[in-house]
Amino acid sequence: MSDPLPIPAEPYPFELSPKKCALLIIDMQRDFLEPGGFGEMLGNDVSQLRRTIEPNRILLDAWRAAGLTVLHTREGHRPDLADLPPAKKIRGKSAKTIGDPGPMGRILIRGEAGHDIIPELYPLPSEPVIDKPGKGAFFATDLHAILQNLGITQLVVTGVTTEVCVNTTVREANDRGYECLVPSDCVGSYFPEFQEMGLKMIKAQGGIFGWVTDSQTILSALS
Ligand code: TIU
Repeated sequence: MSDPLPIPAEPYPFELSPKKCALLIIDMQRDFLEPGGFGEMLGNDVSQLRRTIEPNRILLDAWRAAGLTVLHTREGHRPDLADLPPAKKIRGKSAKTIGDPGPMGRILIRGEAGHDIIPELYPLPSEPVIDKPGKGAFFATDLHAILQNLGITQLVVTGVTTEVCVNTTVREANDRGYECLVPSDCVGSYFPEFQEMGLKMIKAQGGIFGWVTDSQTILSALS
């Protein structure tokens, strides 16, 4: 595999350096993606997220086959809720909130079925899983330290949702000096207009936060 490997992207090609580039899969958790989960309970259309599963699975397989670094994140909180800001607990004023009994165990609590990653993308024991209390994967986690220890300077960021946890993480990563590439078919939003604008925001102004491509373009370059 050549290094760098130019990946056609917007606003201009991304110079992927395979050994320094990790695949970071954001919050592909059962409660956000599965019918009957917390996301659907809130009235969201989970099919908008489920279309990202297959492209993520294919990209993950390719990343593993090439021996490259993979990390996963999960949004959630301690069973005792000590890391749950009161403002986050009450936000939305819905009948059920984080920590309450939900359709797949206590909502967004570590160790509960709904908090875990969907079986299609389940992490291997060798792949770090970052448990995060916020939307961004760098806030109150050891992600930056782990990436530095691994010599990672670039991220391919996938997962859900495009305008919330993916965007927040890409912005956090950008400020810490990482170069981020986002494959549009591997990120999803419950809202089509946010999907479109969430991607435009990343690549605008010469790539203000990063680059956007699609998974097939990355796969073609890797093969
Ligand atoms: N992972 C993630 O994006 N968490 C959210 O709460 N997303 C919403 O879109 N609500």
